[in-house]
Amino acid sequence: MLLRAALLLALLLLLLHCLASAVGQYNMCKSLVSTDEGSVWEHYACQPSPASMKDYMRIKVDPPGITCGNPPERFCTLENPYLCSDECDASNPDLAHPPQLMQDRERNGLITYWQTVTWGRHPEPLLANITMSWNKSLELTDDIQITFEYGRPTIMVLDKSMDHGRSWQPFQFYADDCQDAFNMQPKRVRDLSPTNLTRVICTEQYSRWVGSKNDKNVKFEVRERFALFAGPRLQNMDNLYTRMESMKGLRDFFTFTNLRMRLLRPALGGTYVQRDNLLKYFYAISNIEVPARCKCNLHASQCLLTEGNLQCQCEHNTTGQDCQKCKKGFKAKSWKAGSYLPAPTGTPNTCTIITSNCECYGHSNRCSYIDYLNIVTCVSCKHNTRGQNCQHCRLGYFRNASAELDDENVCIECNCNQLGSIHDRCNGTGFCQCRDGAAGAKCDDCLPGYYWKQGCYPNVCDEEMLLCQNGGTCHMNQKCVCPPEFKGVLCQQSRCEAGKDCNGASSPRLSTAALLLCTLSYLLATLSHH
Ligand SMILES: *[C@@H]1O[C@H](CO)[C@@H](O)[C@H](O)[C@H]1NC(C)=O
Ligand SMILES: *[C@@H]1O[C@H](CO)[C@@H](O)[C@H](O)[C@H]1NC(C)=O
Ligand SMILES: *[C@@H]1O[C@H](CO)[C@@H](O)[C@H](O)[C@H]1NC(C)=O
Ligand SMILES: *[C@@H]1O[C@H](CO)[C@@H](O)[C@H](O)[C@H]1NC(C)=O
Ligand SMILES: *[C@@H]1O[C@H](CO)[C@@H](O)[C@H](O)[C@H]1NC(C)=O
Ligand SMILES: *[C@@H]1O[C@H](CO)[C@@H](O)[C@H](O)[C@H]1NC(C)=O
Ligand SMILES: [Ca+2]
Repeated sequence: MLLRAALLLALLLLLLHCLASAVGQYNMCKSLVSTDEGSVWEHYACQPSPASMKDYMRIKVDPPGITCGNPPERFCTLENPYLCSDECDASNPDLAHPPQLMQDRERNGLITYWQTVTWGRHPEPLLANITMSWNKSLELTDDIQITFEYGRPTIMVLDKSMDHGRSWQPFQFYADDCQDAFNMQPKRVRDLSPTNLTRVICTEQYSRWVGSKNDKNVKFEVRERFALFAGPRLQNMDNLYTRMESMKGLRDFFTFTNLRMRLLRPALGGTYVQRDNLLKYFYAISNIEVPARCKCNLHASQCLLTEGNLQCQCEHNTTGQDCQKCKKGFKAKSWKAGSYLPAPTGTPNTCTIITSNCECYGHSNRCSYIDYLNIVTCVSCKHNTRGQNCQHCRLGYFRNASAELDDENVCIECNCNQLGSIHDRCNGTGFCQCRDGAAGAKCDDCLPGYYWKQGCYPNVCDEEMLLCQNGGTCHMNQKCVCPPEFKGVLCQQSRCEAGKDCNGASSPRLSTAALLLCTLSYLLATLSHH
C-alpha cells in the first residue's frame, strides 16, 4: 500500500517534471485552454526538439581521389607501423571506406569509417576537406563530435557557413601547437567568460598524441559554452534563453547551414614524420555527430524531411523553410521571430490578419481583396472615413477625440479658412496650415503686423512703427489718408517741389498742360485778331 502510494507520488513528480521541462523547452506552439467563453487556443513560442543531424547531412570530400582504395592500397597503423598488411579497396565492399561511413548507423559493434589515401606524397601536405550541408538553418544543441580512428589530426580547422556555403567563417582551430600552426594563443573553452564565449579559439585539447585508442574524439564544445549561462548541469536554461534574446551574436554563433572540416595534417604518433614509412599516415573518420535543432524562428515545434530537405512545420500563420515570413493573407503586421521571453512560454509573435471578417467599424459593410498588396480592405467608407478598416479620417477631416472609432461623428471637418490656409487639410487636432501672416487653428486670423482683407497682408501703417506722417491718419492699417499737400505711402512726400507755386491741387503735369493750353489759346487769339 505504502509502496503503491510512493510509486504514484513518484509518477506524479515525474509527470510534473516532464510538464515543467516541456514548457521550459518551448516545445508546444499552442494549447487548448478553457475560459469563461469556452475553449480557445493559446499560442506560445516553440521550437523543434534536438535531433541527430548526421542523418540528414550531405557529405562531400575534397580533393577528388582523396578517398583510399582506387587503386587499392596497403596501409598500416601508428601502433603497428611495421605490419602494413591492411588493405583499402574501393571495389570490394568489405575493404572499401567511402564517405557515407562517417554518418552510418553502426551495428553489432562494427566500426565503419571513411579513410583517405596515405601520405605518399610527403613532404607535400596531406590535405582533405569534408563539407557537410543540410540546406537548412540549424542551431547546435550539444557538442559536435568527430570520431577519428587511428589518431586525430595534428592540425585541422572547423568552418561554418550560415548562407548555404556562399560565405564561410572559422568556427574553431585545432592543433597540437596553436602558435606554430596558426600563430594563435592556445585556449580552452573554460578560458572563456560570458562576454567572450563567441570568440573563435584555437585549442590543443584534441590534437595531441595520446595513442589512437585512448581518445578518438574531436569536439566543438557547445555544452560548455551553454554552461556559462545555464550552469554546469544546464539546469538554468531560462537564463541562457534570456541571453539568446539580448546578447548580440549569441544565437547566430550556434547557427549554421553547412559545416566544413579542413584536415591539414594527420596524426604523427610522435614529433616527426617518418619518411621511410608513410603508409601509416592518413585520416580515418568513423562518425560525425551533429546534435542540433531546426531553426524555425520559434514558430514551429516540428521539423520534418520533405522532398529530401528538412522543413519547419510552421505555426502562428508563418511559412517558409525557417518560418521566416508570414503566410499569404496574414501580413497585417510585419513578420517577427518568436521570442523566448517572457519565460517560461515566450511570445509567439503570430502573423495575423486584421480584416478576416471585414472589420470597417460600421462605416462600410463591404470588403475586397487586393491581390498585389495581399490585403483585405473596406470599400466605400462612409462618415468621412477612409483606410483599410475605415479607421482613418478623409483628407479635410480630423479625428474626434471624444468619439469611438465606430461613431458616426468620428471625423470632424477641418473647416480651414480658404483664404488664410494653404489647403483644406488639418492635423490630428484640427489645426490648419496657414499662409504667411495668417494665424489661428482655422487660419482665419492674422498675426500682429498684418491686416485681414480676403487674406492677411502686411500692415501699411500703424500707430507704432509705420506712422503716417505730416498729419496723415492711418485707415484700418491699410493706407494713410494724407492732407492735400502730401503724398506717398506714409504721406512723407510733399506735393510741391522747391521754387514752385504749390497752391491748389493741380499736379505739375496738369499745370504744364494748362500752360500749353493757355499758350495755344493765346496764339489762336492773336492769330484771329490779325
Ligand atoms: C578546402 O577548402 C578551402 C576553402 O574553400 C580551399 O581553400 C582548399 O583548397 C580546400 N582544400 C582541398 C584539399 O580541397
Ligand atoms: C533547398 O531547400 C529549398 C527549400 O526547401 C528547396 O527549394 C531547394 O530545392 C533545396 N535545394 C537543394 C539543393 O536541395
Ligand atoms: C575571455 O575573457 C576572460 C575574462 O574576461 C579572459 O580571461 C579570457 O582570456 C578571454 N578569452 C579570450 C579567448 O579572449
Ligand atoms: C492565424 O490567423 C487567424 C486569423 O487572424 C487566427 O484566428 C489564428 O489563431 C492564427 N493561427 C495561429 C496558429 O496563430
Ligand atoms: C464628437 O463626438 C461626440 C460623441 O459622439 C459628439 O457628441 C460630438 O458632437 C462630436 N464633435 C463634433 C465636432 O462633431
Ligand atoms: C497640430 O498643430 C498644432 C499647432 O501647430 C499643434 O499644437 C498640435 O500639437 C498638432 N497636433 C497634432 C496631433 O499634430
Ligand atoms: Ca561509421
